[in-house]
Amino acid sequence: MMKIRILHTADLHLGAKHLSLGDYARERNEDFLKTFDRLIERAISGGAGLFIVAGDLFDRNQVPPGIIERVRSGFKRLEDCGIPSALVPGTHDGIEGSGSILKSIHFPGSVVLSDPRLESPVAVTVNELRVNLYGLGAKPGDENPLPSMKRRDLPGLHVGLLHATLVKAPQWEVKTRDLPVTPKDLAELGLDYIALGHHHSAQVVEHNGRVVAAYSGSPEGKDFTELGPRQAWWVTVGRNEVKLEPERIETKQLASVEIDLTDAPSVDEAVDAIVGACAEASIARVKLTGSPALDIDLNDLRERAQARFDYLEIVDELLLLPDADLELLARENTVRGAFIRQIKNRMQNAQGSDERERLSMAARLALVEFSRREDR
Ligand SMILES: [Mn+2]
Repeated sequence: MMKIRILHTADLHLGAKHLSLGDYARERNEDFLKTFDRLIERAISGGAGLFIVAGDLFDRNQVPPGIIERVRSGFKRLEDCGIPSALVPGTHDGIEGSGSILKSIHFPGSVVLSDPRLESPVAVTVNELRVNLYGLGAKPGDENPLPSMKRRDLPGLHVGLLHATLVKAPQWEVKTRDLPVTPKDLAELGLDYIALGHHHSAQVVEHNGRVVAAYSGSPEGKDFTELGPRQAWWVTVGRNEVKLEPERIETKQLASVEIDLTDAPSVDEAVDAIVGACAEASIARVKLTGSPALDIDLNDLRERAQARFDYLEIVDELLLLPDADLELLARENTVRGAFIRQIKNRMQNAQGSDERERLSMAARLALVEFSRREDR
């Protein structure tokens, strides 16, 4: 059987500065390195024949020596186990300007395909099978280099690596740094599989009902657009055969949620609501909305919620209604003012605390609604 098993990843962004995370940035940097280590371990324990990084292994072309050492020793472990690896530059570790970090470092046991056009594919041997590797480091402004990746008449399997933006039509606008490709472009290269990088969510690319390529997505969420579990692909490639299986890989999950505190009766329940909405996440951004009960201590809430996460960013969009404001609002010559006057009037005549509480809740809900209308 002519088949190989590849562990395909991309967009690891090692050495990213995580500036928005403040003091937590250092630990987040270590999370990313742990994810890299885990990819190496899984490649070994899962019986990979080939390990592929389809661009943006590094977040920048200058990263601290400690990170480079960690990466080199990972590739050394693969080499020691007889697993070849293949890399292409991405947009963050690309070949423009001062030159790609991929060109200046030696990665043990690796094929680095960083020329702006592919002269000829590089062959590696996987389970005594010849695998021809195709890849390039696209240079912005150059003539479309894609035709240089066309399948050559050589024995064995043909596997491509490409850091590119998938577009549905060739005339779609893309950033000038990006190489645009369509599913048809990729299919016409005639390769058995193309490992893609650049889009940070996993995506399978088919053409005429056949899988031609896939994005692995980022293995660790880089910001609050990269949420939940992250993955790499196990790819089984044979002649006319591609099988993809996800491998869960992240060190920590991110969540981004909005919580309306209007109905939360206490700090306890507000904290539970926040934690519950973020399920598996260790890193979360929570937008608080609505109008909480007056006796909820927001500092207490903030502290107790923060203690439940490795990192929690609270976006405060609460509508707070201190009594003084209510007095002010009641003097407004608006529908809102008339509404508040009526509520206050009914509160004064209310029979018992139950009714007063219901009226207070009605006032808060209505004020939230009024403010939403103002937003429009
Ligand atoms: Mn990327």
